[in-house]
Amino acid sequence: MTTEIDPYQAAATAARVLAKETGVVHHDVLVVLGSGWTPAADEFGTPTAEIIVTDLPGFAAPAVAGHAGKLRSVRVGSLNVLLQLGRTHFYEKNDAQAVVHAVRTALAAGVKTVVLTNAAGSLHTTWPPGTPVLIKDQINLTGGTPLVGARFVDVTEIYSKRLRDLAKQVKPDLPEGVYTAFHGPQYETPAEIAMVKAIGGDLVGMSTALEAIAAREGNAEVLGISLVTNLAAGMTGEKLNHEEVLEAGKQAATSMGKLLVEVVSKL
Ligand code: 8IG
Repeated sequence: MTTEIDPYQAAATAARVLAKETGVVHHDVLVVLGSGWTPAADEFGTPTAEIIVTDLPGFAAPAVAGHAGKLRSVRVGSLNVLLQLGRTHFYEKNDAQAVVHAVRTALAAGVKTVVLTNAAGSLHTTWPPGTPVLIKDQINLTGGTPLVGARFVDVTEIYSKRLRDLAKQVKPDLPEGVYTAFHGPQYETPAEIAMVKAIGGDLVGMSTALEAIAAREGNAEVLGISLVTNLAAGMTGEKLNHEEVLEAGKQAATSMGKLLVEVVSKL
């Protein structure tokens, strides 16, 4: 016998508390930003409410003490937008349900559009650090899925063509690539990057893929944008340096925020 609570019910419960805590009964859009992307969130303007995710039921304790994720509710035009600052990664607890709890909570709160952002490694020297890339498809090499049981979700167009076209109205030169998700937390070996190249991947990362699957299960439209913060392992002759990766993200967070606000304004 299992005492585990149903993850969809847990999300519905969290959504009720979200509505109460934010005073916003229904949200329309979820924008997931990595931790350290506060400057991007700030571009959306003053939130009507901000809460710490651990104030909602079912959210994982932060990986780094004192760095719990936040949710901001902000109005963009006529839309109620939920900004998620910080996410749970699969490598933290090997728990795909925990990874997608925020997305499922947002779906239960009414969200029909999910914007997933991440920092990623690039397989193209023509996409150096600082380059935003639209995610056109994904290869899930995490070994995980948030779906349990016979849930045969169609993921033929996991990242919405309509939303990619909309993003390109804002920024016509945005390149498009295939996001390849690894479990992490180790970066790839050069042989793994050679494999990614061979199977058609353009970007490598440790997030987003499971969240996109959960969003599609809930029939939301998904937009994915990667910010390149490093060239993939073995491409530069240098080792990957986590601090340099973080710094590249920090540099570009504000311009990513401006891009996201413009795209969300067109929804
Ligand atoms: I930022 O090069 C960032 N995240 N797997 N590989 C993987 N994840 C990443 C990388 C990378 N850079």
